[in-house]
Amino acid sequence: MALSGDNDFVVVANRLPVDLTTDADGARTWTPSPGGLVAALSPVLERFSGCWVGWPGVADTAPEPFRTESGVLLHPVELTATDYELFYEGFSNATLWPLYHDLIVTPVYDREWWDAYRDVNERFAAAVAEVAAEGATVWVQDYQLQLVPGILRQTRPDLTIGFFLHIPFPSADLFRQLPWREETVRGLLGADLIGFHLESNVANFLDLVRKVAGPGGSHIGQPDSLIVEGTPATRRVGARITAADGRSVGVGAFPISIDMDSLGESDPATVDKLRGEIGDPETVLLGVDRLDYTKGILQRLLAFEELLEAGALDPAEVVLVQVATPSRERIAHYQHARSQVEEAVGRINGRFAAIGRPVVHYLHRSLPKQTLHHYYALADVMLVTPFKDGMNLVAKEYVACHGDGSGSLVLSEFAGAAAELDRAHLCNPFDLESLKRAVVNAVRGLEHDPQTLHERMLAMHEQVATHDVRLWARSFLRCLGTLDDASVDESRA
Ligand code: GDG
Repeated sequence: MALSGDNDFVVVANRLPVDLTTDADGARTWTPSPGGLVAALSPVLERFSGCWVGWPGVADTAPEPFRTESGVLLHPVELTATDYELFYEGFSNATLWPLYHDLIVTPVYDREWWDAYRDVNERFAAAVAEVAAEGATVWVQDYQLQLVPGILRQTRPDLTIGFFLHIPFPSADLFRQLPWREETVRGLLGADLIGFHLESNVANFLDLVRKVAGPGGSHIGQPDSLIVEGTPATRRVGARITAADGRSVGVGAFPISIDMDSLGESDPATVDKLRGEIGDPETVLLGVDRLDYTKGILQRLLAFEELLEAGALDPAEVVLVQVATPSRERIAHYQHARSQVEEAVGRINGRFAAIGRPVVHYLHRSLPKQTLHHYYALADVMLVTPFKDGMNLVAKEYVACHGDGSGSLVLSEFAGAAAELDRAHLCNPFDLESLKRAVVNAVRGLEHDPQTLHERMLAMHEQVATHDVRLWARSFLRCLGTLDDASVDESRA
């Protein structure tokens, strides 16, 4: 079987779902690493003899293309250490990331980074062009690869191209700061379908297209002309645009979700043991985030500190567990966010902990998925308080682990997940009083009004259980015209 050029379905993402392991003798092995996106796309990738194009995660090195056990071809794109610095840390994460997250920190506009971004996007597009069969469907993922649809439209007009953005799309007034805004929008409009998490992201994009493309540049169709599976027919979740070259481009909202099947059952004995290990507190609060300044970890700690200080929470009864996964550690804003968080953890424990009984347990590392699920099951109150988040899967994972109606969720209004999980204790993380109120209501509600909390959690669980990641993939690919009814049924199985 040829390894390239015959793939009818190609996913292209910045990261290839692989991990590199080095054994004691120094031998290196690449192994597939499952994640939410892999779970969502696997049924389609397998059915269409699919291929995944991406960077394997280590600079200056890449394995030969190889197939996973389920027959999916993994096709690496090599990035040099300089690419990593300019394209990934620079333009992707110090320009686009803060710009798209509403300027929580100031984006840096650097021409050299932009050149690297364009160059790397061209290389990803070339790799896709190499592996994609005539007439194949290509699904481009996320903000690192926004130029890929436009490049492919030029080089491979035979392809059907979808694009999905995993992070928020900002208002046109913010986006217009970007010195390379026209080229970026043109890149996106190379797709046949552009997907966002939320209707508000769609509205921002359509507004931008009007402003950047100008009269005659592109034409916005009826706002309700795109039907998206999984949302009520009465909801306006998308539009069709006529691009400058006359093509119809769909723009729609497809809220991503989680793979319910991968969560598994948590083991009550292990959960009890974990509770014992942290001093058997009456109430366990939990935060799980990449250590990113968008996630609002510091504000959460400050709210917790003020509640302890005011006596609204008792340090003898409550424990906060904060898992902060290391992320983008060479970028200055991430280093600053980490030191602020760690200073606050130290100060809060210094003020309120007893010997052998920290009031904040802080883990700056990645935990095995199963352990994470035990923490979700353990947590009486989950704190998800980002300043801005495209969706936030942690909130959905917590809800999914509480199918018995136990627990309580404090959720930022600025997380995309708040649109679906509106029975949570919603808060404004920019307002410490709002955050504190939500935490107190969540903690006290468990004691004083368990029935209401139970009903709220069950309603949210139902939403997550019926809108999982497979529905997300299916509804996008159906809109793109890739899945016919037979294959939809197959991927449902
Ligand atoms: C981007 C957007 C959007 C976290 N710590 C550990 C661990 N995790 C896993 C969680 C969850 C995932 O990482 C984080 O996903 P989020 O959605 O919360 O956030 P981002 O990483 O910022 O993702 C976001 C998402 O893309 C999807 O479109 O929702 O808005 O920013 O699945 O469980 N996993 C393990 N150990 C950890 O310590 N194993």
